[in-house]
Amino acid sequence: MTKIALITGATAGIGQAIACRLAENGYNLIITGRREARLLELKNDLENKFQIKVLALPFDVRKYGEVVASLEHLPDEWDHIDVLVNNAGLAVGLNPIHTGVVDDWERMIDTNIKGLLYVTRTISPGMVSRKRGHIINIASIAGKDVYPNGNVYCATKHAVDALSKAMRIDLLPYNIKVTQICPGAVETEFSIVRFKGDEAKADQVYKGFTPLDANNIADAVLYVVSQPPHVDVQDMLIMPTAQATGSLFHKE
Ligand code: NDP
Ligand code: 8X3
Repeated sequence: MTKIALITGATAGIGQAIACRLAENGYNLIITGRREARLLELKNDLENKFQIKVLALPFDVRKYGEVVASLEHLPDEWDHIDVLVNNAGLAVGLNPIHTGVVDDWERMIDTNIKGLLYVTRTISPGMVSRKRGHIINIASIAGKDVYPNGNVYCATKHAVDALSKAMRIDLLPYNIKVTQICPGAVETEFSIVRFKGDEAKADQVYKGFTPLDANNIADAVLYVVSQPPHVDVQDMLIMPTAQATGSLFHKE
């Protein structure tokens, strides 16, 4: 039977690259994100290129009602999800804690922690009842390390690290794999979002070194989903060669 993967945040960056890589490898896809036009464009592209099926579901992961309404009662042909990629996420702002913007904090906490929980709470019961499934959480080096002014973003990704471990323990009796993939700097729309649309500032982040490309993370996802049933890659940290820690880069 053709496998189904659900990818949150497939309208850009890492999620979009994962969608393309899995489509290329024969998966049917459920793609989600808030920007519906981008989802529909991706659906058309992937269906035409790879002769697979794509279900595009626009919703905001921060809204539990929208998550449930979109995902709880999927049509029969879509309801046996094999792979859930919890990718939707963002950083907003880069301020020290004492000048942090509370609304930025709420957006990061609501998206990166609560959104991931809402989607997992909706999809995991089906995996439990089928005793089959693979949850892949896109965490970050920011979930293993803390860097100046990264405070709340780093805290949300540390939460993803804890939740990945917790999921692995709770889902252990049900044959469900849980993988966490932790990238260092990947050039996507991430920094444009972090700097609230200031593209010049975002460009500076990636100057002087070669950052990761979203396809490098998609390759890692393909690797982990291609392992045999008895192998779970639990945790992968993938950094640009020019990045040693969350904040230490070698820039030319
Ligand atoms: P992008 O900004 O390029 O993509 C983010 C994706 O998340 C978009 O598809 C966006 O869709 C979606 N998203 C954001 N907020 C919501 C929301 N409220 N509801 C639904 N979807 C949402 O960034 P990346 O691809 O770089 O980021 C993907 C993940 O990778 C994030 O979790 C990020 O923290 C993580 N990461 C990124 C790194 C990097 O350096 N780029 C490094 C390490 C981890 P839309 O706006 O259409 O809703
Ligand atoms: C995104 C990468 O280094 O900005 O998680 O935290 S970083």
